[in-house]
Amino acid sequence: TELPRLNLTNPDPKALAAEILQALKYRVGKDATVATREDWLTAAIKVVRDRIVDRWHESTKEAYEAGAKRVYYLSLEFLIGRLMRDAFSNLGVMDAMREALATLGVDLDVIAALEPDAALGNGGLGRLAACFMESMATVGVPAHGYGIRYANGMFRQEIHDGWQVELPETWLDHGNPWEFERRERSFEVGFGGTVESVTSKDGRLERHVWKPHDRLLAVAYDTPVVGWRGNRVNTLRLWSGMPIDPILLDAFNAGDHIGALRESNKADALSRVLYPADSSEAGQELRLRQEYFFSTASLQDIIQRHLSQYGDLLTLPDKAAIHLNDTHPAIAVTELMRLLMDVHLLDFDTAWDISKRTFAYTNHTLLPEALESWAVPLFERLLPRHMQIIYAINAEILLEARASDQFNGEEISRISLIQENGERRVRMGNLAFAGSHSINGVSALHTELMKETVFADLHRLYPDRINNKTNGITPRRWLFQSNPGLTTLIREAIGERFLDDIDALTELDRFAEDASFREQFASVKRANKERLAALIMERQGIRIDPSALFDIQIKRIHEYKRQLLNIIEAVALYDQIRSHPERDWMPRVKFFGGKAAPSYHNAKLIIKLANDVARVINRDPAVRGLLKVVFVPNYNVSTAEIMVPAADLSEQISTAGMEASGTGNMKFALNGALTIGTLDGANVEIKECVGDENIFIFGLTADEVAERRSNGYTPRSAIEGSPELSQALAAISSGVFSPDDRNRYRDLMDGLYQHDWFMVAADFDAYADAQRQVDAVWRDSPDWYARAIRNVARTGWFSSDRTIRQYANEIWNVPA
Ligand code: DL6
Repeated sequence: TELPRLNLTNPDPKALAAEILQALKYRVGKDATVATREDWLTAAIKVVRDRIVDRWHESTKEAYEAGAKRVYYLSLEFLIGRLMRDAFSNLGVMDAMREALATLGVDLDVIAALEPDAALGNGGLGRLAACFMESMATVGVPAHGYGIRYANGMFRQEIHDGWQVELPETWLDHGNPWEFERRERSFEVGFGGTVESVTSKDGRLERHVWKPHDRLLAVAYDTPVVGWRGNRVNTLRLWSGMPIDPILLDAFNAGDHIGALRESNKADALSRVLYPADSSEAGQELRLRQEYFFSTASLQDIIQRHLSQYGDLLTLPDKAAIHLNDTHPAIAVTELMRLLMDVHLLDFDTAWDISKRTFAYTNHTLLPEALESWAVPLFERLLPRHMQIIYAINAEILLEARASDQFNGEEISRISLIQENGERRVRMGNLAFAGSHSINGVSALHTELMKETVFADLHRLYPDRINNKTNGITPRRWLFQSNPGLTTLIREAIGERFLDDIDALTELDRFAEDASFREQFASVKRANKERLAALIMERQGIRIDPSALFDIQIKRIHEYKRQLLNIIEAVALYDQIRSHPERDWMPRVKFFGGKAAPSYHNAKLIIKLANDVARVINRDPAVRGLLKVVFVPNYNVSTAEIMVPAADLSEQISTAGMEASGTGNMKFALNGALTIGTLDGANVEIKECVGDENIFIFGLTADEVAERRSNGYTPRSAIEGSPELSQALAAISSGVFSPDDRNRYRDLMDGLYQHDWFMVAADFDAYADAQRQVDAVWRDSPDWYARAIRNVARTGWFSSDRTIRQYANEIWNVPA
């Protein structure tokens, strides 16, 4: 019998419970008496997913009928985390589902914790893509996200004897109840081979035909992405590799059983694993193959959709905005050119015009080692036709540069798509720039630095292209779901409007002066800290006092993010506490969490140092619990959802000029943590929003860092001028924290004396002073919470809804 359709705005828990039982029986194939908790999770998700599908189809139909322009967001990473709470909460069915499950004897929180994190990303870039997907659905932009369905996403980090150990993470073990496999939506992907020229009878070149050597299929898997209040549902389409012939029967019959699976293994390798390096050169062939694999599949899909609706590719830029999330999909510029010219027979000029009007590109880093480039011989071997197209595009832009008469030879060579000094390489940043009508940075400072550094010459050639779009975060996940206590408190104070219009949070500002509100705010924070303390106790057996100041640095481990500065300060503080036990020290817990790229030696050593320092400090009775250091293993999105709401102090201490934006900084501020940070990335704009007195800013500016680097900087004198720093470095270097291997940190410390590229020594005293100011404000607790409340009230601007509206209006030209 057909079940009554559920009313989404006010669902009946009884009807939901009946649906869950039906789903358990007919879709999971289990009876309630034998169902595992994973089975209940799957059944609950399927019930809600059915409702989402209704909205999904409506959204798709509406966009189709309106002839709306669609946004295609190409990203090698989508760091989604868990989806269940997102979907339930955005649809407004959380309470009803909780009640329905309870009547079946199932605790929603228990099954929610079993959902694996979809960790298809490394860090900020991938998490931004996930926030953008949710915001696009929320503000009503018809959009598709395109990426790779990695079977193994970000590795699972274990800490063995203080060292990071990487283990495969298997998020698909119990299947993925959210996705729809679309075997019928598969596209052929080629690699290698030759390019043939087809000429007409009179000898004119008509077209090029690429005859790839290897061929495989990209198969689509779709996940619906629900916007706030279920307003719109968009599609995240992830590609998985599949062989054209699953088994080579000739080889099999000849007894070569392994060789018979060759094609299958090759296809599998493409979508098997996410590269775990976020900011370092990933020069391996498989990476380029992955980039091309998902770019071509996405473009073929986009073209097919466009042709079936409009019948002609000349209108592509009016109906499709294709966004390149960093250079990882930059190969799409040449692939679109190839498809337009070789398959759809447009001439170069027309194809180039269409491409530039269709593509836009976001740059996420200025770190030279993260700017992608590929050796010409490798590129030529894998993508011979694309190499030809790159030369043709290069000729075009170099002609334009020369014709403009503004550039000398050196500058022209920097504009070129091919790096000529040393090994010849294809510069993917320059390709993405040349092929896009818009190039954006992710914070005001980063965008200015882009104009002055990596893209200085291209910016002079095309001065209208670079623009800024400061990053944002979705308040649904990073406030409403992760911090229900604070959300309820805000609701009681200022009403419901902020739930739909985050700018209304500013109404909370006046509550900073309200003593009783401050107390309630403090007790919400306290409860969040107790939740984190319980988690640490359960996972690591470390007891933490929730009344201590929770000082948190969670992000990828990288020298420029300067976890080392924070650890050295902890060592200096430790020394001070022991030398001056009579002082009125404020109890503090320093939390660290983050993964290091497996091949990044110093980052892994910094993790070991944090653990070594933690072991010594936490065991020393002289510290009397005034300082604790905790390294939280396997930091991921779900752990962030517990740590961020529990923070009192947010550490955003990168070397100025090096963090493009940061988004963790926004999450913490929105949850009422005060920031200690440098004038880097979006910290600059956070400071402008929250006001100077509500943030602890220290250290060199980006200009000062650049000036020191170019005019010679002697870290040794900075170290020798700071007794606290010298002592801390000497202690680490001499093996106080590594008695089992006294020389373990000698090179790391020597690096600070010798070059200190990241200005740890230069900023140390300013940082330590800022930390003592933190202590002083923390001591005056009403004042602390007043500042914390102002942070919440003033950071609604960092909603990714705002960011997406700016992209929509200023780059994509779609209504939002
Ligand atoms: O834009 C998102 C995020 C920024 O917030 C971080 O500051 C930045 O480091 C990060 N960039 C990367 C670099 N990857 N590449 N290429 O993850 O982007």
